[in-house]
Amino acid sequence: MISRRNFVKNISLGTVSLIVLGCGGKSKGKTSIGANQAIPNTPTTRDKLFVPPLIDTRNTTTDLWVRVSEASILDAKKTSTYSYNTATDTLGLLGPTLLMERNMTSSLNFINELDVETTAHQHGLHVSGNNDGGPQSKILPGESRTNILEIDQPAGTHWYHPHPHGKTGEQVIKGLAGLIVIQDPEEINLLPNLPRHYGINDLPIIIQDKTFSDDGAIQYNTQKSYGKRGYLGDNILVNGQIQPIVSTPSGWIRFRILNGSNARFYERGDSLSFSNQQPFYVIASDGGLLSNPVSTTSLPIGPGERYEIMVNINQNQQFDLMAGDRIILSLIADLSTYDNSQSILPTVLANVPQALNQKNNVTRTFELSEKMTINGKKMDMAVIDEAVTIDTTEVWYIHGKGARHTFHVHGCSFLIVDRNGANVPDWEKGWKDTVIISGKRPVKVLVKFNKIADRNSPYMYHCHMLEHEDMGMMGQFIVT
Ligand SMILES: [Cu+2]
Repeated sequence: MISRRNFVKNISLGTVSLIVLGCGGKSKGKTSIGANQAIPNTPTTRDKLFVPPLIDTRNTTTDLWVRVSEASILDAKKTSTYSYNTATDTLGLLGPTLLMERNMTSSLNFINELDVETTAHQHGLHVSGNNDGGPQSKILPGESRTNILEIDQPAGTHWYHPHPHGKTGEQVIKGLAGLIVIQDPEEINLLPNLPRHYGINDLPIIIQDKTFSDDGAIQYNTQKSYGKRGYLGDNILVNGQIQPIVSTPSGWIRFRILNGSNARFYERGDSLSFSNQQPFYVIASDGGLLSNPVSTTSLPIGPGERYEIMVNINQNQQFDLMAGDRIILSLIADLSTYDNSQSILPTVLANVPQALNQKNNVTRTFELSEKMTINGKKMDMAVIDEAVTIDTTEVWYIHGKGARHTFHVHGCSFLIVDRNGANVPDWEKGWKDTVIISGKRPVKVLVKFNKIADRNSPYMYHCHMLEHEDMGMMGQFIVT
């Protein structure tokens, strides 16, 4: 069962001596600490990885209270936060993991106990505009709103977070984010031996970076322009903790990785890897399983993207999950009470269509500019920028003007055809809803919508670097 202990220091210093602390780090590439930033906090004791409680939301209504909370992230200091809470679980940070199932309905009732307006968006879910929780779907202080989610898409890892226009970065950095796991009985039937024991061999990994003031507060300046790089925190946290440790069984372990950072890319020299350079396998992209596992030793992930990976760990083996040369999580296979011998890495995963070149489709082009515009326009809540016909496949070209961005589209999953005419890595050949845009190189995607979004509740396309989004790098579209 799930741990309800939140952010409790329960690894003693004595235990830490068993863990390879600070060793084994690679020294390739530069560190990503900006020139103006302080040295990251280093914990004196290591927290056991916090696993957000798993809540079954299938065919029921689940209340989620959005509240001011408090977490113990730093040694001997409290940090004021926001969190999503259930009737039984009060969290210091983040929100519970919400279990959903294909062909079932999850109703999420968000109750806003903050003194500011919020919204609740389910990133990656194919739901109609009026249940999508975009900036138009305001939840004022003291009010609530229910999103009715009829799940009609493959098994996959998604997430929920606020989306109030101009305020998303601030609310996410304070702690509002949680995972959504969609399961599909057909997929379980076909792949019975994929690791699926939540918190044991199937681990939620939410990666976010934060800077703390001396008093432990999360530093975020709403008046400041963070410029083209966006907010870059000094510390890279996993599930709201600095360098936690997780005990796993030996064998195959699955990670559901979300880059929930406001603007930090774990890419190029900062990509995700393991400290021993062990190969691992990417099994799923944003929208579900890939056709086959993709072996790699290093994986880039941009803000808003998700990947599921599997790694094999031997009894009592220990190594670290790295972001570039920084340890973000330590693993040790000393959990002997769970028999993980049934878990395997399948050779074939899912039936993902190939992104074949389309002809005679409606084509749209999106240019993301450092002036915080898309196609020369800033987000205007009163303007519908594009109108799409339901159930038709369109070709979208997305490019920047030099800087990096991630482009996210609501209400759909898309397939990447190419990046600047060139093939993309195999882990990008699955269903996606967020894609890294590198400089001027256009990414060509095939996109299709099968839910309605009308003028009162349009979908968004936007940069998922939250400071870019908040400054206007977003547009609205309807699907009719
Ligand atoms: Cu951007």
